Amino acid sequence: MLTHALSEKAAYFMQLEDQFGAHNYHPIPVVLERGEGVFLYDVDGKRYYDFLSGYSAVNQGHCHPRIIQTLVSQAQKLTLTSRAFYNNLLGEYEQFITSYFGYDKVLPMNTGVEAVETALKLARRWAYDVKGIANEQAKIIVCKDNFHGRTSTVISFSTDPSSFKGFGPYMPGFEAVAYNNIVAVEKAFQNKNVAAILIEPIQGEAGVVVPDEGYLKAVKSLCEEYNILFIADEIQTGLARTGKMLACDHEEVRPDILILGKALSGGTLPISAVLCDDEIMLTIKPGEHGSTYGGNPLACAVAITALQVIKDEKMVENAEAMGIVLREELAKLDSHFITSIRGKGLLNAIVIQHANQDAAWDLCLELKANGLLAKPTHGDKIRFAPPLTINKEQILECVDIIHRSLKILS
Ligand code: IF1
Repeated sequence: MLTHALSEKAAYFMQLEDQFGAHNYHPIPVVLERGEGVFLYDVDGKRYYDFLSGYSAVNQGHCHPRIIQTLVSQAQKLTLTSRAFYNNLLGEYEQFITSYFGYDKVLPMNTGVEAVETALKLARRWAYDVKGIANEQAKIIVCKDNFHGRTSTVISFSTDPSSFKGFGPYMPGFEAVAYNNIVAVEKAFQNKNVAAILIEPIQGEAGVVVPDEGYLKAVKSLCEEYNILFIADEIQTGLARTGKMLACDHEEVRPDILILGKALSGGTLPISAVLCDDEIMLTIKPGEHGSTYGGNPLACAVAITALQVIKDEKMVENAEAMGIVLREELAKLDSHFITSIRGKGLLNAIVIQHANQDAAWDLCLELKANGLLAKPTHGDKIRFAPPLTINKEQILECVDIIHRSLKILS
């Protein structure tokens, strides 16, 4: 077996989490205490390449100096006012992010799933107030194998039992269609009560499933034909991760409602946002939606810098270029245990095929031993998503680590 010895120190911290924390995760056995750029360091000082990037929240790299500088200096000045009052950063942030993405307005929230909930509420309200759907009848189309978060509404339309099983009763008003199937979308759109379709431009949790070229564009054009809103969940795919600012940019699709999260703070705070034009956003009136922390001055300051850094450091271009290098070099390994190498930019996954069901997990333990952190999903897939600041030399070193680690599978 592949039990790489753990230090007493690491074992201590793991035992604490096990004893006092809920058992809702099954982490790789490594205890981290420091991050810098593409690297993480464990409590024993060992250095690792981070190939998860906090599930794409750390696109800008760990503890990015400019983001941390903004975080610290704003934290010393003002952190939270609530939305009962104005503050001197919210308006400037709203102006900044709406012009950055080209929308009339933004609604700031905190976690990703809260922004998804906000988008769903906006779509329903738009359906009643603008489209003219009868009250309580609005329907939202989602895709099979989706992942949009963990609230009771959002798991109601999950098709993954580990997300929804045992948490009913479920929220009505959703219908799941096959992903990457335009015929299924058009069929679902025949119902005149359809308000919106919620889509991940690349399905992350499903194992980095990239739809065929033209799918997103075709869905968007059906949306226009049937007067249905296109809601893009770019929480994981957005902010340069896939080699474009938004994954929808690969097909020149402009979502009617755009949802962002994760890297909007560069991994420092939960910051999310919903962007859309006035026709949709202004259907929600004062007192009808909000959150204590949404739009707080600390978050506003951090998000401006986090977005600025992406442009200043050309992370879109680097993600695109390094993604190509990564996939090409992985293909050269020519391992018969790797049955698929897929992804866009630096959102990638490999699929492991092996007689041993735990092969992907075992490989991740070996990668860890060799200085690279990644996590399997759905048993046989491993996501490779380093921070977008990674350079070519580092990519080559990582592929060499992967190459050496694969040897344990034979
Ligand atoms: C967990 C995956 C990533 C997301 C998309 C909304 C949210 C997420 C497309 C909700 C969150 C996370 C949450 C994390 C695991 C993770 C994940 F493995 F499940 F698929 F990133 F790859 N839309 N994704 O990917 O955002 O409320 O968490 O801020 O353990 O739940 P959140």
